Amino acid sequence: MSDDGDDIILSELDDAELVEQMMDDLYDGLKEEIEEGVNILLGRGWAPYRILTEALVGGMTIVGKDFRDGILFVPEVLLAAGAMKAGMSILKPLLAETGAPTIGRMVIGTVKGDIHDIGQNLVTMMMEGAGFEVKNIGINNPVESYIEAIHEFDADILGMSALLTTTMPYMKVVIDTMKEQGIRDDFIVLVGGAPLNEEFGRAIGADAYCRDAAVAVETAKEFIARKHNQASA
Ligand code: B1M
Repeated sequence: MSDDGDDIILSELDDAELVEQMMDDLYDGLKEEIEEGVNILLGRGWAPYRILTEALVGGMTIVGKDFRDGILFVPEVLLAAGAMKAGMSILKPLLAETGAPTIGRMVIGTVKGDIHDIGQNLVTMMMEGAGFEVKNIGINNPVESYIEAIHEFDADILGMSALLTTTMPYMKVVIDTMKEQGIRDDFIVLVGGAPLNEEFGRAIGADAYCRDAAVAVETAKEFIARKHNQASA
């Protein structure tokens, strides 16, 4: 995006300039600069979640638009994703540091055919920060992996992520298989990913669609509270 990055000293920029520069650096896949920017903002007292949403997710949104419009291609987007992940890994322990007691257990993974994992990693971080124990089973998950994981991990919640219109229908395959096995109602099923919406969530039989990681946390808390209320009624 910018070609004058060499001369810029990140620590000399004010907050707004720094965030803008980090978006440029994310676009250019500059991992070390992103790490430095994250550390500077932390040093200036920014909350980890604010850095995540304003600088990193904000930067990735610009990447997404240019990817869609054919201005960026897979290799560049992979570099941007690597820079984003580097920034996220600095924030991860800080988001998980709230000391909240465990309030529920979740398995999360991206569906078969889909290798996008940044969003579900972010959801994992936020859920852990809110006091959930999360088993993240990664990308490209067939129905068998989900079902094995929810049993093994004794999960309350199954979270599924899909970023492609071609892979999102697979969520229904997982839910239908759970129905066939008579276990659908034993788990709260939450779904998310950029191409989904509430209507889709309802149509496939999920309990809820979560627009972003913060909504995922709120929704999970709500459903866990309902589950406990039902159990004690
Ligand atoms: Co891909 N890609 N990509 N890609 N990629 C998209 C999704 C796309 C929209 C880009 C575009 O055209 N604008 C487009 C999909 C079009 C469509 O289906 N309609 C697309 C395409 C076409 C492709 C390929 C087919 C490209 C190709 O090969 N020709 C290919 C497919 C590979 C595959 O999966 N089989 C591909 C590949 C890749 C990369 C490997 C290069 C890379 C992924 C790297 C990685 O993840 N490790 C990549 C990336 C980075 C993107 C974009 C640019 C960014 C995605 C992202 O990380 N966003 C994306 C464009 C976009 O989405 N704007 C794009 C940031 C992240 C924080 O947001 O993932 O939405 P998101 O997660 C949010 C919410 O959605 C929600 O919370 C998260 C945090 O707030 N959420 C959940 C997500 N999952 C949840 C689960 C929950 C709850 C909430 O469970 C409870």
